[in-house]
Amino acid sequence: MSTKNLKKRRDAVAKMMDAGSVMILYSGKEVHVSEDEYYMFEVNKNFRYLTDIDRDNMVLFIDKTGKKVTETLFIEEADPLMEKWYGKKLTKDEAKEISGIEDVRFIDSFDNMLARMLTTCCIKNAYFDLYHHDASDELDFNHKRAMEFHKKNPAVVLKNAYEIIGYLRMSKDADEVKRISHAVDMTRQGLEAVMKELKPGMYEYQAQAIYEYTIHYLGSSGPSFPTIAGSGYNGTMLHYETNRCECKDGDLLLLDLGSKADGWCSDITRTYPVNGKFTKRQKDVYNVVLEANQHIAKIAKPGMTLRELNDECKKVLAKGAKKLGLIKEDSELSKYYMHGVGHHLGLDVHDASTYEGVKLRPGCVITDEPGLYIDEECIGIRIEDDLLITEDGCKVLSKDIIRKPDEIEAFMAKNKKGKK
Ligand SMILES: [Mn+2]
Repeated sequence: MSTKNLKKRRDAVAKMMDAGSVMILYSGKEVHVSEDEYYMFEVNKNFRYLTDIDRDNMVLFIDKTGKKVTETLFIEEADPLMEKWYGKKLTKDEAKEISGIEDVRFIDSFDNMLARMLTTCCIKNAYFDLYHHDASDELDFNHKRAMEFHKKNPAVVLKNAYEIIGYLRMSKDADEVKRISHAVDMTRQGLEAVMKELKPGMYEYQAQAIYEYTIHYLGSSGPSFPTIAGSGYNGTMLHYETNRCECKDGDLLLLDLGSKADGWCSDITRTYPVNGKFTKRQKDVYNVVLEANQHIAKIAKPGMTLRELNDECKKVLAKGAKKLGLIKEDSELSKYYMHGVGHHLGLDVHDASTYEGVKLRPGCVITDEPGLYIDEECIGIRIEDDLLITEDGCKVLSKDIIRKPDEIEAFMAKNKKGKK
């Protein structure tokens, strides 16, 4: 990732900060499970966005209290004994090289520096990452630090850095698009590997294993979310991720999966016939979903909102569902289609965005994922592509992942013959 683009992101953040403010963004800390076990460390995404560093125990500090904005990165100092056990820490030079931040210091000096500033200069506002998904969630590391800060310094107004960074993260720069495209390409190869092996009697977890093996083999750090492999009825459950059942002859297998590429995500869904051939009914339903998917890719452009795209999607699905004899009125569609057509995609699978009604702009990457879920027929179909919004329309980043029924059948048939 170019340090020029990282600097651009930080400059854009600083520009949106109120004068007289500082921003304090922690990279986070490992979370304890039990005994000496820790959850896999997940860096704060906004810290990653502005530094491209994915290590714990760091702080990005942006100071806009003076005439000139300054940026400082605080990192952990290496301890040779700990390094023997847990691996190398970043040096100041390495941190500077990755992030492009000139002023890198050790984190032990952070609290003193901040205390000094609080007594000698006028900090009116302090920005922390105060995002939370659900009111009942445990407070995360940045939240807890913000609360402590507020308690000690009640006269400084707390502001939410997420509102600024979330807005900026909605449109991706060239480096981000490159990483997402790389993730999409690994997903393509993983799906092709599954199609080559898929046959009746395979277990859902085996399809998952083939996919995840492939992306790891290609150098991905792993799936961007728990892989969904739902056959038959399981394909009608939106977040099915138990993946324990056998894929039966005549059933469909819905695969909703993604890959990470240096922190950025893909999110793709394909639905395949387990035995390599769609039944007439499955194909009819599939083609309705495909029509909605293609329609969205055709009309998505700057100025539209995700809500408008979903309304358009529902029109196509409702028309098709009537033809399929599933519904009589448009309002009944929610029985067979109950989610939105897309979401932003980036560092997070459901990526930062300010709200659903905000207009798309060039650089936004969104998913295009209509579906129809017919429990009573054990048919669950979703087709999901990743779209990059351009100046006048969109580019389908996942265009090379085959999706037409004929293409899928031909791919699976060709491979069967090749095996004999
Ligand atoms: Mn999705």
